Amino acid sequence: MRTSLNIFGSTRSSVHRNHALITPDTHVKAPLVDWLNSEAIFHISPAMGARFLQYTALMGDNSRSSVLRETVERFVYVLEGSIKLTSKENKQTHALRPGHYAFLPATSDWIVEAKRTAKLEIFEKQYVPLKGNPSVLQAIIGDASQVSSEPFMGDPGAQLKTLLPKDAAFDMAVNLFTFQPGATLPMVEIHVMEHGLLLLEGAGVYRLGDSYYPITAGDVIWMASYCPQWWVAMGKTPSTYIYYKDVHRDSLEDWK
Ligand code: UGY
Ligand code: MN
Repeated sequence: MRTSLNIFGSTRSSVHRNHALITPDTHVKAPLVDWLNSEAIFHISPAMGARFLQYTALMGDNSRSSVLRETVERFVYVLEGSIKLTSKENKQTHALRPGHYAFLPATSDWIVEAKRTAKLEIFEKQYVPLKGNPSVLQAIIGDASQVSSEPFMGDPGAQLKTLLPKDAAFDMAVNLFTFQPGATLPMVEIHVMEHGLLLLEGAGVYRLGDSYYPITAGDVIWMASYCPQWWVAMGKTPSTYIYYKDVHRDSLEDWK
């Protein structure tokens, strides 16, 4: 018997033209084509107007990821379990645990394997090479706990960790943002870059467009280009979110 039956059909999930809040009660699993023994919850996709994919990959026992399609780059953040990253081309293998991450560039042969169940948050986009300066990106593999943070716009209560190099060859950024209870984004931001976000811990209220949403760990948010955004962390413990942002492609050519 289902004990969590929601007889009134209510949810905090809310999907709009320029933003979406996706809460865990509304998740529906989908098969991961080309992966072995794995399923996904596709949170954010071009089907809703986004220019990237954000999904939670649920890897089963003895599972394996797909190899990247030529033009697609992938960022992997380990939420639960242990995975092995392998590239035959690079003759490298890495063991990753929760809090570890990897950026896998387009046209690379990196694959992820798991012996036991593992849960990954994944961001993917079509790589847009820098006009006039096409360079081949290398994989970036790291441990978020070893990355130092900076106060955001001078506020020590809002600490930002930048997980990828601030190099214009990269067209995506993924950051970890930790807020002490009561800390806020210092302004309502409106910008051309879009975001995909997963709240890893804590709670608070996100302003998206003209609406204010209560947010708790496990919630995903999509913010389209120009979606007004603001956040206040609440409760007794710090809040941390991981978020994606498209960066460094501002010429009209890049928008074709
Ligand atoms: O990088 C950012 O634009 C960030 N400050 N936005 C956000 O946290 N919603
Ligand atoms: Mn922003």
